[in-house]
Amino acid sequence: NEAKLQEILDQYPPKVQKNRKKHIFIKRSDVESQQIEANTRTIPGIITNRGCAYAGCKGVVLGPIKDMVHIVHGPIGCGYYAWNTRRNKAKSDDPKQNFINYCISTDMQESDIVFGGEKKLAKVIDEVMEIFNPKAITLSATCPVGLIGDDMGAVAKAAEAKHGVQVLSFSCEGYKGVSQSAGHHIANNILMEKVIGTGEQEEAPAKFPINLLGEYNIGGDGWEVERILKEIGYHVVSVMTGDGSYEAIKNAHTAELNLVQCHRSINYIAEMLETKYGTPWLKVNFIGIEGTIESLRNMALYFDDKELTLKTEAVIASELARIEPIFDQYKKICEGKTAFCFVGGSRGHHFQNLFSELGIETLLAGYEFAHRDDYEGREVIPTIKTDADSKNIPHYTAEVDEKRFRLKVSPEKLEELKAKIPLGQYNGMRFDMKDGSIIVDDLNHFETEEFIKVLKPDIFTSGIKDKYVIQKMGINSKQLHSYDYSGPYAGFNGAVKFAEDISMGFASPTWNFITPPWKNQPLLEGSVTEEGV
Ligand code: CFM
Ligand code: HCA
Repeated sequence: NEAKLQEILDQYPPKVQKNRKKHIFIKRSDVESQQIEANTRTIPGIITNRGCAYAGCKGVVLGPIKDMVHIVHGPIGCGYYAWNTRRNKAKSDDPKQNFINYCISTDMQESDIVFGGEKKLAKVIDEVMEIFNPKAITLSATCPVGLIGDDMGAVAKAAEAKHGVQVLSFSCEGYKGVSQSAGHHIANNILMEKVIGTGEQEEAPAKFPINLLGEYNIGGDGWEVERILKEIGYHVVSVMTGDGSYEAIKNAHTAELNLVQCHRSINYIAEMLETKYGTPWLKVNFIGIEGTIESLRNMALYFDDKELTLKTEAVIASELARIEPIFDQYKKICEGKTAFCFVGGSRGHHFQNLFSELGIETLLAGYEFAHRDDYEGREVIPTIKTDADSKNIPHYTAEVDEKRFRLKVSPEKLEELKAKIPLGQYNGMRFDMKDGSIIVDDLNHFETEEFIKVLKPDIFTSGIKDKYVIQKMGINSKQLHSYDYSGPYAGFNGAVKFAEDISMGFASPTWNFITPPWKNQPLLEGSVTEEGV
């Protein structure tokens, strides 16, 4: 693979090659560490899959909170983009407090850019209060808002005084970061500062209270995980933010344990909850049968309750008995195949479990916007340099809540647990990958095509931007963001659904009608020189 990789890189002009080389490595377990460059700017002109800070803040973290109205301050394109394309599902007992199907924007025009958009924003808030009467509102800034200098914070403050509900302002202009990752951080900080812990409850109303962090209920994933957790006897205080509820998030401080599914988007809140309330977090992965089982067993170890442990095992046994015969049928279709898995900031890692359970080997994986810790493990965090781009994110540090801080387990017990389960720990993608497999950060269009030609995977899982390019190359392609209108893929039922969907992809006769470009087209050979660019 080393030589093949070099061949691909050799096609780049020297400067680009030098840069891209740092974002790619081949897994070797005989060396202790392998550093990757991540969370840095994409070279202008390169076709990346990344989104922007606004996408990460409004689209990812805030959008799924159903009982708040999310106003996008900006031109209509930015608002339209976030209109349910992410498939973050939500249902509510009170249909009047479920705004998930709406897309609300100030629809800024040229004149607003010239004369300022604050008045228009205030008017939209008034209209929203009149029409929807939500419990709270968020305002998200798009690029032009920051460029013209609208003071969204002042508008929010005035609106709070006028309407008596919380109006949160997020300066998540697209350019605030190198990707959506900055937007996650901005959203985490403000939710922590202004929402979490503002609920009245001192204690959870039931035993074994947990928060499920970094689960956005795409295609119903969160519902499947909740189904299992509730069957075992957990009390789910809040899910952040899938099928999310403002009221529930306010009381998130009452949990005894925080589960972290997507580390990238929510590790900030997880860490701050520990600092502020003394609640530890556990890295879980509810993608894949084994991942789900391991996560459930680790939770049982943490709570260390005989009945809970017995119930955990009973649920695992009954779920397995139900799904294994079906799963095994699909395994016959999948076994021996190979995959590329390039997704966002956590699924590029998480879905490798499920592939391997189906007998599929992951040859190449990566993230669009994850940080070094998501590749190399959290222990590298102290060595990560803060650059000018990350300094764009306003700093926020959580402090101990003197009234509510309570150690959930003794320090000795915590140490003992840490040796057995990933409490406050995440090993990253590299840890789980096979020697020889390729890890790529911010994979681009050119590399997508080149790696496909060289390694010819049977399936390539990624997103909408490259899906059709991949299919036209004759390769089964599956979106692991939106799940292509399907799902859930998490938990026990999700594993079966995923197996079914990708088996259908493999078994489809469509592929017989496609001739990949390298079979009937002369390939253009040659190299691009620095001068030629
Ligand atoms: Fe976390 Fe996500 Fe992901 Fe993400 Fe996303 Fe997403 Fe994703 Mo698309 S929060 S990092 S910013 S798991 S929207 S639900 S699918 S890229 S891998
Ligand atoms: C985003 C959202 C996205 C895009 C999906 C894709 C999502 O990045 O802003 O590229 O297919 O999951 O909807 O990641």
